[in-house]
Amino acid sequence: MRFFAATLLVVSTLVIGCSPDKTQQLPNFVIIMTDDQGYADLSCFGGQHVYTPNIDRMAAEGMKLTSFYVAAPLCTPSRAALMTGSYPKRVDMAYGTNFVVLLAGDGKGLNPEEVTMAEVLKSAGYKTGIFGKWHLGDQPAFLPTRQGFDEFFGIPYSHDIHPYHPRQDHFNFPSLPLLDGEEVIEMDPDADYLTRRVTERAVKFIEKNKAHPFFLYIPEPIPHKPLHVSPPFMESVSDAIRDKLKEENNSIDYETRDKLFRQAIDEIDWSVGQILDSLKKHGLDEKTLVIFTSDNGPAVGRADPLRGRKGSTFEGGMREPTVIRWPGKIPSGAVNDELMTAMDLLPTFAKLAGAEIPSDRVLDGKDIWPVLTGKSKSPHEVFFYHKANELAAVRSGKWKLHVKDGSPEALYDLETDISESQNRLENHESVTKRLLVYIETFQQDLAQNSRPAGFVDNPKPLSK
Ligand SMILES: [Ca+2]
Repeated sequence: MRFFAATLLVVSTLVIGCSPDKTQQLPNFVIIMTDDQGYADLSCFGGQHVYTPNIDRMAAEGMKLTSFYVAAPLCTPSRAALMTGSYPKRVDMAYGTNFVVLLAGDGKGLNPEEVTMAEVLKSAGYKTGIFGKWHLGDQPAFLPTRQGFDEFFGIPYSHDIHPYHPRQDHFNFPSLPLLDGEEVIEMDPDADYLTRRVTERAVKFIEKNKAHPFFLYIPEPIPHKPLHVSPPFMESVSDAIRDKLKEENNSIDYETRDKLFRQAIDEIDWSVGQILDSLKKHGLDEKTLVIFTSDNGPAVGRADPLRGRKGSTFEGGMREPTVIRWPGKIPSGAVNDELMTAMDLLPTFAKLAGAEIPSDRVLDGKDIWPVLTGKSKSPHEVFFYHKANELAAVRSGKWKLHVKDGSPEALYDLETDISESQNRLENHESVTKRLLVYIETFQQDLAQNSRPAGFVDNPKPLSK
């Protein structure tokens, strides 16, 4: 009866339009996406080397997603897929011009014609903010403010793309810019404070927009190398080591690096706590979906029991420690092992916001709301793993096939062998054949339904 009454209220609001602002009813969306955090780098995912009480609490109040994938094992393509709901290769963002990811002053970027998650939600009346690392193009035409975000504070690409890079003799990277909107406000900001500053801006954004539906995207630049943590987290690190930290953390001993990694995760967890506290303080808990995940597997951290790390199409490179929370809507204390992907967030959020998604192009993401509410199995019959432009593996159900130049290389049963340790290629010809057909069909689809990246002439690194 209560459900019936609530339905009537919603219907009458929509029909009569009596609400002063119907957007008041819409949920908020918060995506916290860290950089290079592994499957085991949360306590609630079994990590003994880290301590993440806030994220664990989020899991206790929400749901752990144990088969949540990003579409690529590296920053740029993974983020392109999140923003567009499409495989990186479909939007020509599987690699940068001169490197596997975009570098400073790259003439390539996510095509301004792409309709991003921010643009989709903005069209439904949302306020939109991104605080952290973008990495989808640093030229003015490619900045997040041109892709649907009202506010941007952060860095255009990874913070190791700077003159202290250990291979600077090869790369010759310019100084790292810090942006507010489209304006460069600092050069070579102290990276120790990145997490803290990004968090403070995100909290301000919530305060400012508490009475209005918002989409808040927090792509945390850490724990990508070199690891940086603000005081007091950094207190136990000596000055001599701090000097070395500007580089890749390669010249410090493992013990120090592991300690620093733990502190970096401590600060990430603090950051998540700040966001959750702010939502609670403003009474937004039950109006807000929050998802925590990472853009690809670990460089420093751990992915066990998964095989592979950042850059790999083994599970450890692309299956991410993911927690989703929306009190009253998503079951609490639940674990969901259905296959879901970062590409699914765009169509799912669009549906929840009543927003239109583009119908003139192919999107690969699917609405996973029925899966998150426990009403349905994964909508993905198949999922593809790419390394740059190369299709390297395919998963359907429990089976995962790795291929090299289109030929089968190894077959794993992820249900009994999550670590991909026992090649089952022998005696499984029909499974292998079925998976190869998926690949062939997908390649044909991509050949017909891909879209170009954006390109600008005479690109220049950003400077103040
Ligand atoms: Ca990354």
